[in-house]
Order: sequence, then structure tokens, then C-alpha cells
Amino acid sequence: MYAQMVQTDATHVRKLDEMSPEERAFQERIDRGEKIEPKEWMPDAYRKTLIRQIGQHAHSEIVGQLPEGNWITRAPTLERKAILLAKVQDEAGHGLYLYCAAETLGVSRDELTELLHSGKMKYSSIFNYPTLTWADIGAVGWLVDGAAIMNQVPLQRTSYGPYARAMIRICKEESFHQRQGYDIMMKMAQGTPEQKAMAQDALNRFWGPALMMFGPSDKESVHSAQSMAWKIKINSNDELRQKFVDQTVPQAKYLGLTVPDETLRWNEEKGGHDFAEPDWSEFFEVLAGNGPCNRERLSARVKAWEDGAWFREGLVAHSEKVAARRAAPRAAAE
Ligand code: BYC
Repeated sequence: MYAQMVQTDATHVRKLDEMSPEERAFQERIDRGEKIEPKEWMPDAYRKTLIRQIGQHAHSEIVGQLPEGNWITRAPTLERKAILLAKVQDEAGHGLYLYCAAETLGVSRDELTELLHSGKMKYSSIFNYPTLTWADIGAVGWLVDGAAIMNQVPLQRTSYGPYARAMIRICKEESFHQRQGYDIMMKMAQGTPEQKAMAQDALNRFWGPALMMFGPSDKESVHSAQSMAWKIKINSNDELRQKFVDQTVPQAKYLGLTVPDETLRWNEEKGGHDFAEPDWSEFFEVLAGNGPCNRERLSARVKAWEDGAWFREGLVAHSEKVAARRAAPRAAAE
């Protein structure tokens, strides 16, 4: 079932009297809402937790290009193709901002890539599901980017400065992504009965996996308590999942589509919806590498990395040549 692959050494939330003077001063800075910057002292477990989360987030953006990239050549109009192309390029950019943020913690992009390719580091479970129809591209934009925004808006206030700043730009772009997905769903839902049925089918297949994006339930979440004490995470997994359901249900209604959950009800007392838990056994199977597309996704990434080796080597050779040329007149003058 669940296996932690990147060790963070954060075994439990440490109380103030268990902390060294440095750790205590650090926690007080966090509690005051100060941002932590790259060169400042931080507990090793805080650094490792950030590398784990930011690295997984970066990988998700990069792997996340694959299900959508699948439809660039088959988008129904030139306009849709141009929009999808721009969105997929944005995801690459998000991956790069995040790898840069992770690099400030002392890990290289090559090291993180190696961890992804060897299966030691995760990426979001959602990208292990196939995009079977054009309506799936609408559902991905609407639900997957919608869930991503719900998770990432609070991360703009995360305690590590470079991560928080990367998230500000990413969130702006994600809102455009979510709008384009909803726009596709609107067109499909208002189209022919066949198109509406495709939109409903996409919602049926992506609803559960979208709920899983927020991570396991709070009682199963191993990292939440410490990550929230360090303000790496601002909200718990269940809090964000609830907000996502409350935001998305009226949107589905507006589309004239049915959320595939017979237990879904508005609960006046809690001021939110009651809804069915996603299938957690499926979630842990996907995390263990056994989702519908895990092997395909990873092998596509490994192939892209290997096929691009000549280009990376060319870039390094070129920059070494430029550096040598710059150094040559200086050496001659000395
Ligand atoms: N998928 O203790 P927990 C995007 C893992 S990109 C896979 O609750 P945590 C987009 C978790 O890593 C979306 N693994 O962990 C891109 C941990 O395993 P390890 C990505 C998951 O970290 C392109 C274990 O389960 N967003 O939106 O406190 C196009 C226990 O979980 C998942 C981010 O990465 C999952 N769904 O909380 C469109 C946001 N859930 O590391 C869209 C930043 C849990 O011990 N990340 N796990 O081996 C986070 O906010 C948190 O890391 C999570 C999990 C809420 C995801």
C-alpha cells in the first residue's frame, strides 16, 4: 500500500521542549508568519519535506503535459488547438519554476529527474488516467485545474519564499486553464445529445480521481501535521477537498450534468456538501504504480529525457566554448 519513498526524517511534530535553540527560533519565525529564504538556517527535515513536496509538484506539472498533449493534434478547431498548445506550454513553465525553487534547497534538477525516472519520487495520481475523448480535455481543465487551484492558492502563502513566489505566477495561469476547461464543457453540454453524453461520461470518470488529488483523508495523511506546523501546508487535505466539492457542484448543475455520487447532499448544519469518499484502494494502487497509465507515463518521460541527451550535451558544449572564448583574451592580457 503506502510507501514513503523520499525520506524526510520528520517522524512526528516536535514540541517546543524537544527542539534545539535554533529549531525553536526557526519555529517562532514561522509562527510569526515570516518567510524563510534559501540561505537561512532551517531544520534538515524542513528542507527535505520541501524538496519532496516541491519536487513532486514539479514532476506533476511535467507529467501533466502528457494526457493533454495527447489531444493537441486532434483538437476540434484551430482555435482550440492554439489554446491547448498554450496551456500545455504553461505546464512546462510551471515545472521549470518549481524545479528552480527546489534547486534553492540544494538539489539539482538532474537529481530530481533521476528520482522520478527511477520511481523513487511520486507525481500526482491524476495523471495516471487516460484522456479518451475531447470532453476529457474539458474535464481535465475544469476539474483537475480546478482542484489544483484550490490546493495552490493557499500555497502562495507557504512559509518558504521561493515556493510561495512561484505559486503566485502559477495560480494566475491556472485560472485561465480552468476557464478553458469549463468553456469546453459548456460547449459540449449545450451541444448534441451525443456531445452532452460525452461530457457526462468525462465527469463520471474524472470526479473520483479529482477528489484524490488532495491526498489521503486527514486521518491517513502522514505529513499534514508537521507540514502544517511549518506552514508548508496551510490547509488539510480534507478541508481543501470539501471546498472543491462545494465549489464544483453548482458548476456541474449549471452545465446540466450530474455529479456521479448518489449520496451527495447539501448539509445545512455544516454549511457544505456531504459526499462519498473516493475509492481509496484505487488511490493507493495508483500510488504504488498500478494505475491505468503509470507505466506509459513514466516510459514517455524516460524516453523524452534520453532522446534529449544530445541537445543537453550540445548546450553544455556551447556554453563551455563561450566561457573559454571569454576567458581567452583575459588570459592573453595577463
Ligand atoms: N498523488 O501525507 P500526505 C497540477 C502522497 S499538478 C500522488 O497527505 P502531503 C496540474 C504524498 O506525496 C498537481 N501522491 O502528503 C499539472 C505522500 O507520499 P510520500 C500536483 C500523493 O505531501 C498539470 C503520501 O501520499 N500538486 O495540478 O502532506 C496540469 C501521503 O500523503 C497524492 C501538488 O503537488 C496524489 N494525489 O500532501 C494540470 C501540490 N496525494 O511523499 C494540473 C503540492 C498524496 O510520503 N502538494 N500523495 O512518498 C501538496 O499540496 C501535497 O503534497 C499533497 C499531499 C496535498 C498532494
